[in-house]
Order: sequence, then C-alpha cells, then structure tokens
Amino acid sequence: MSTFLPSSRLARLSDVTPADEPPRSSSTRILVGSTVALLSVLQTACFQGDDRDRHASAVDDYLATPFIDPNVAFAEPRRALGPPDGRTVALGVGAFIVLRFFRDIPDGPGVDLRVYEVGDDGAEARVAVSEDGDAFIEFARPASGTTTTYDLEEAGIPAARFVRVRGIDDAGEEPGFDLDSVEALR
Ligand SMILES: [Ca+2]
Ligand SMILES: [Ca+2]
Repeated sequence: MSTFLPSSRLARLSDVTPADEPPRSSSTRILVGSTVALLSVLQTACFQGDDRDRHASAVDDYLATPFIDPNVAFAEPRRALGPPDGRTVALGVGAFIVLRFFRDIPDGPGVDLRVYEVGDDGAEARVAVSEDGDAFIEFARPASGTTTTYDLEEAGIPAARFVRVRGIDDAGEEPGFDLDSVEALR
C-alpha cells in the first residue's frame, strides 16, 4: 500500500503571472500552510510544425494522483505533450490533466481526436473537450487500451482547444491510466 502524499496542483497561468508583473524565475513557489504548489511558468513544451498542430502543446491544469509520490517521473504532466513517445503521466482515481492545443481542433466527418495510453491493463479514464477551457463536455465512453478515438460531434461542439483526461479506476496496475499523448486527427 502506498503512503498517502499531499497532491500538488498547477494553477492556471493567469492565476500566477498577472500581466503587470515582471517575469519570474522558473522556480516553484510553495504556499506556506497549504498543499498547493504553484509553478510560475506554464507547463509547455516546444514543438514545431506538424507536431505542434497535431498534439497538445501545453498543460493548462493538472491534479496529480493523490496516492503517488509527486517526484516520480510518471507524475510529470508534460509527458503527455507532443507525439506518443512511451513517456506517460499516470492518472489514478482523483487525478486529471487539462491539455491545451496550439490551435482549434475542428469537428469534421468521423473521429477527430485520439488518446494514447501505454499498457493495456484495463485502466480507464474519462475524456472531455472544451472550446474555452472552462466548460467541458465529457464523452460517455471512457478511454481504455492503447488508443481511443472520439468524435467531437458526440460532444456537440464545433471545435475544441482543450482536452481533459481524468482517472476513474484502478482496474489496471497502479497507479491508473498511463496517458502518453493526445492527437488531433484533423
Ligand atoms: Ca467529427
Ligand atoms: Ca508522452
């Protein structure tokens, strides 16, 4: 049984770096008396061209799996950015990540989005999409297995810029759904 550790949560960039303040260093600030850890930089990765257009380029929000050590590699949310590479972020029960794309993913004919997981051990996650990063519509069918595809038409929105993935069970081996990447298919 794992030892319970406080979860860490990344605040949105707008909560952390008001426009009238000079840029801060990239160090982590811990709020005294709180379990909230604010990172003063948005969790982004540098991708160009096709990789940038087809895969998530920023972590907009993240709540780590409560029962894992936040210092382990698979608690690092940026591992879900960019093309599939076998490096994953673990999403156990209670954990979620919100990924932001560089551009809107349009709803075209058929499926529009593909979620990649590493390991086919039965873990599941709920996937939701949003145009503005505030209002999310969750798909009824969970993501499970190596790849799961979604059609934005099912969510009833013309385009999505944000994708949220949240862990819902530990049917697989701990600590849950191992998210590798999310891909825009158009
Ligand atoms: Ca579609
Ligand atoms: Ca990855």
